[in-house]
Amino acid sequence: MAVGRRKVTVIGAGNVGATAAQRIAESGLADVTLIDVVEGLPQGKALDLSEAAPLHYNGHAVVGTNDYADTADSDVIVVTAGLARQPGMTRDDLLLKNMGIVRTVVGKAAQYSPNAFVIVVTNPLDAMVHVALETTGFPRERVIGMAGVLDSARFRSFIAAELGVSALDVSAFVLGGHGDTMVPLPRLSTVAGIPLPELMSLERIEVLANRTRNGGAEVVALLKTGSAYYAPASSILQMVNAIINDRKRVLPCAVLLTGEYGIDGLVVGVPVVLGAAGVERIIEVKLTDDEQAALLKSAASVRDLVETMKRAQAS
Ligand code: TXD
Repeated sequence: MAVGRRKVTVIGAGNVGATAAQRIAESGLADVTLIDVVEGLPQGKALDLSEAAPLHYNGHAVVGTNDYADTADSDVIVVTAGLARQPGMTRDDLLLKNMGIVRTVVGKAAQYSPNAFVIVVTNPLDAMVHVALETTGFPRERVIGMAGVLDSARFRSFIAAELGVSALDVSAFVLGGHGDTMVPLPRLSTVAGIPLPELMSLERIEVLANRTRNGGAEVVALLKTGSAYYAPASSILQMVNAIINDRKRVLPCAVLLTGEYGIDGLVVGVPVVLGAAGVERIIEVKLTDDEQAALLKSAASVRDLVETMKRAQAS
């Protein structure tokens, strides 16, 4: 990474992108370039954020643009461009539309920032990481999907509320794809080191795990006009911080597996060490037969999406 001020480009100035830009700038992590296909939108939001700068942070710039030349030499590119889910719409409905969008925007951004780390946010998440890997040709260490951090934060918040303890003391281990096929691992989830099954019945844990799987849909059903963005933006901030400040955080991220967990050539959520080199290590834990089966099922659903995209490209 270059010396001096860090630069993060956020593609998509919608709910998640603009909120992530705000969080990154306010935390003083980096200058932010916000880019969108809609004219005026990123400029307007960047102007508004810049006017908040004297109140919140020290001189970090937020620039809005429609021109990829302005994203040049970014350290991190966050991809939120795409369509959000509407009520009743599944993540998979979004697949082909968002495939086209992600391919276009990541391709342009990568040309101007060939050494950047790419954090993919657009849904369906795991499939969009495949698109970003293929379009950029970047190594898997530099193309990382955000989903597990959000899923585990949701799970942690539900566990904390149920037990009446601080969410900070809850550590929740999730594997697998984003959403329906997410694989929570109660035996590796803890409250201040105490295994979760000692504090809660397996039935209650399963209820909370299911609520987590439907966490995105629960927010969509309430908002009616969009999907979640506060917790997603906080999740993005945590990943950007881990990379820029070399925090070596152990976080669940969607990465291309090349044999780990018995999966080869598919993007799946697994615990990784996230630092200045991006995905510095994939942590493999020994799974029970049931857990392994659930993970393979999750990987199979990613394979289905990848094959649907391949068929669409071929036709
Ligand atoms: O856990 C996760 N990974 C997620 C994913 C959590 C929350 C949201 N998740 C997904 O992120 C969601 O399903 C969407 O696919 C994206 C963005 O969600 P957001 O809520 O921010 O959607 P908005 O508000 O509709 O914003 C999308 C913006 C909007 O401003 C569009 O004009 C822009 O994307 N857009 C583009 N920008 C640049 N270039 C192109 N081609 C383009 N097309 C749309």
